Amino acid sequence: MIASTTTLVDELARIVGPAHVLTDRDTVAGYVTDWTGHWHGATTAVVRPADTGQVSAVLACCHRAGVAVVPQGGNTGLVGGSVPMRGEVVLSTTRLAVIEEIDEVGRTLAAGAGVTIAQAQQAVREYGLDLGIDLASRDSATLGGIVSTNAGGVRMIKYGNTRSRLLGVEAVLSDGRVLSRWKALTKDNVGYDLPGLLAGAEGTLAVVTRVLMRLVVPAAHTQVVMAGVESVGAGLELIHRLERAGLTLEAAELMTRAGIGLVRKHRHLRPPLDADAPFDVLVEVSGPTQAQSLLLGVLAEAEGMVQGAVVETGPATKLWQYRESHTESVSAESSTPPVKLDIATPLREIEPFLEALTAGLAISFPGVTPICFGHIADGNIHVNLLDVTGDQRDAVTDFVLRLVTQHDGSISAEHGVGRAKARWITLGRSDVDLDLMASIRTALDPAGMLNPHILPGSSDSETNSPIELEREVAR
Ligand code: 2HG
Ligand code: ZN
Repeated sequence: MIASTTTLVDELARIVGPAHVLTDRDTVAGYVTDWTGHWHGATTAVVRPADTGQVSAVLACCHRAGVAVVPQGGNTGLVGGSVPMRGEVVLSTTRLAVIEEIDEVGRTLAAGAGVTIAQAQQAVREYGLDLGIDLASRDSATLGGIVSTNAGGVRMIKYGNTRSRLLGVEAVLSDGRVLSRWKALTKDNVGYDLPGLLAGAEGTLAVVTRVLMRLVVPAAHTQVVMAGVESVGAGLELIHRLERAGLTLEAAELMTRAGIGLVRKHRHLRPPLDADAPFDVLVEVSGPTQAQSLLLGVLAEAEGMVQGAVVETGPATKLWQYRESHTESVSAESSTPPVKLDIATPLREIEPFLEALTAGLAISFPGVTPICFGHIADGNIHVNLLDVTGDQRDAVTDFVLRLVTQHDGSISAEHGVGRAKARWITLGRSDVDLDLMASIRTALDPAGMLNPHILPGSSDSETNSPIELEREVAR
């Protein structure tokens, strides 16, 4: 047992070098606050190991000292899952940034957990391959982070979520033992799928240090259409027609008039379309060389259903910026950190859910502005609520997540549970389910050292509300 915080910091400095143990208040500020600006905490130290051996030694040291650890990648998560709350050590994976190998034949990428998505994409594109995962936070989000949150992103409709792209991992357990499942095989059915288990575990089971990803061959001819539609139903119908015409769906996104308005204001952009429809869908399709003529044919036949459309040949950065600028525009506009509720419903329920949401908010939370957007073909809507006062956060979250449940949905589609939704986890999982998750956690981390306070089996996620936790930190 290490006697004091000073001794622990000294021990950690001996492992990673003094330059990589940060304790100064200003230097650690970016590590103890989440991207949305809502979740703040405190840390004993931020430690930045350079390789798996150092991660193992750091975890073993903290384990002996009885100090909990919060793993952190790019800290771009939106549910407060990667910031410490009560002095936990932050283990930053950003120095695990080596791209080790790209196997052109086997189509795999082996890389450190701290490599950013943009770096990984750029590296594999030099081989004519792609990661198959893309998200707006690509410049900061890391491979370890997207594995730990099982990120979805805009390519999920075609290539699946991060778990489905993961072939292997190297990860360190809380006591310092190293798990290595590292076979570049798409078929390997020997026992439990431990990499799949670590994907989406939000850093509660182990610290991912290296990842082995399955790559894709990108589509050669892509076209992007932005179309104004009267309803979500019309947007879904347009997507079905594009697929029935023989086009492959690469991405399908939903935006609203209000969301586009915010993006235009903050990015100083012109209206994407002449018509001002209640919803805009952005659909990327691919096909043989005649993809554009197939697309135009569908649009011509959809006249009446589509209120104006504009087409851009892929990568179509001009059209994509209207969608990708939503997150930052929402944050810039809201007078308080936005309440971000990433949810999913069955496709047929999106429209009734959005109607009930708008009506319910107008009655019970008249000062709150909803901006909804997301991955329409996955049924995944990002409900962003602006101008929510501190005392309204819990009530409005409760209202939205219960509504989601009434519409047969999920309270977390792709961002995870983190701290933001810990109190509502029973809306998404049964008692037996939660018991099993807690048992798994106990099996991998019996002392509860990794990312405490989130997910079942943690010391206090079921009893303390996020707001109570915050108050405790402030005391
Ligand atoms: C996206 O799809 C991200 O752009 C962020 O998942 C969503 O800001 C959000 O709510
Ligand atoms: Zn998303």
